[in-house]
Amino acid sequence: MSVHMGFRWYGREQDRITLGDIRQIPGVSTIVWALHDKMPGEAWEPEEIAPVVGDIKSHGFLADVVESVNVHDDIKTGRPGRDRYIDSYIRTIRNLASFGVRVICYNFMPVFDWTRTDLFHPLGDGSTAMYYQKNMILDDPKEMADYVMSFTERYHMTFPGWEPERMARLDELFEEYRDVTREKLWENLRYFLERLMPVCRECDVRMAVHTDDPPWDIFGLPRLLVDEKSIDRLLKMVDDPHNCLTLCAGSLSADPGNSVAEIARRHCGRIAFAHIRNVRHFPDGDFSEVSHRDCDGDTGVLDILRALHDCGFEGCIRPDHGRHLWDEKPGSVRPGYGLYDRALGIMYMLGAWDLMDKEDAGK
Ligand code: CS2
Ligand code: MN
Repeated sequence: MSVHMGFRWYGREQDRITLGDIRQIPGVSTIVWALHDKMPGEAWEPEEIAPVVGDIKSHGFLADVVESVNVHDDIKTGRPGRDRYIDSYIRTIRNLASFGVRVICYNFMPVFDWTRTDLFHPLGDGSTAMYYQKNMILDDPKEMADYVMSFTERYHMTFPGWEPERMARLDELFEEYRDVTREKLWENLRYFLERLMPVCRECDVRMAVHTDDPPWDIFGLPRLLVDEKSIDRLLKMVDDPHNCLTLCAGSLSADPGNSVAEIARRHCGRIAFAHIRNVRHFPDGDFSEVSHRDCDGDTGVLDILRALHDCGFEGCIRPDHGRHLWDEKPGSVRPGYGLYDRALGIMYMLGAWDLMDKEDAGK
C-alpha cells in the first residue's frame, strides 16, 4: 500500500524552500499548505486559494491537506462573537473543498500554539533543534512570547498561532481566557464541531484536530488533547467520521506516559493526518527534538509507523519538525522547518514503510 507522504510548505512568500526543491525528495505526493497571511477568523476566498493550489498542482503534487486554518479566540473562549467566526470558518471549508481539499488540520490550544524555550538548541553534533526547558514555562508567558517574537522582528518571519497582532494583546487574551475552565473549553470545542459537521459531511472534509504541544497545561491555560483518554473523549463527544485527529507523534510523546503507537492502533480509522517527529526526554522534564531515527529519541518512531502500516492507514503522513543542519541558521530557516532533516526523515520513514510493504507482499 503506497504511502501518502506530505511536506509542509509555507508558500512562495514565506518559505525559502521551493516546490522544485521538494520535488527532488523521493516519495512526496502532497504539499501540506495554508494561506499563512490570513488571521484567525478570516474566511479564505477562492481567488486567494486558486493561485496556491495551482502552483502546487503544476509541480505535480496534490494539495488535498491544509494545515492550519486557525480558530479565532472567540470560538475557543465561547464569546458571543463566535457564531460569526464559525460562519466564516464554514465558508473557508466550503471554499477549500471546492478545490479538492479533504483534510483540514487545526488546533484548539488556548493562546499559544507549540511552545519551546529555545528554537536553536545545539545538539552537540553541529546541528540545532527546538528545545523545551520545563522550568522556564512557569508563570511568565510574556518572556516566552517576547523570545518567539524576537525572531519575528529580527528575521521578518511569522509563525502560525504566534501572530504578532495577537501577541501584542497578550494581557487581554489571558483575561479573555480567565474563566475558561477545562470543561468550558471542551464544551466550546463541541459547539464548534457540531456546527461544522453537517458542512463537513456535505463537502466530505475531515476536520483533524492537532494534539496539544506540549501535552499539558501551560501558564494556567488548560490543554485538552493530551493523551489517549482525552482523544477518546474528543472522538466520542462528536462521533462523526469527519471529526478526526491529527496524530502528532512529537507532541504526544513529550509526555513519557503516552504510547503514541497504542493511540495510533486504537484510533486509526479516525486519524486523518499524521505528523512524525522524534523527541528525547531528560530526567528534569526537559525535552529536545531530535532526528527521526528511532534510537535517537524516545518517541518510538518505528512502532508508530508499524502501527499505522498494520492498520492500513491511508492518510497523509508528514515529517514534523526537523533539526537545522549544515547552513540552516536563525534567519535562513523557519524553526523546525528546514529542508534537510525533514528530507532525511522522509527517507527514513519511506525505508521503513517500503520494507513493511515488501514483507507483506511476501506473506
Ligand atoms: C505544527 C503545529 O509546527 C508544529 O508544531 O505541528 O504548529 C500545527 O501546525 C498546529 O498546531 C496545527 O494547527
Ligand atoms: Mn505536529
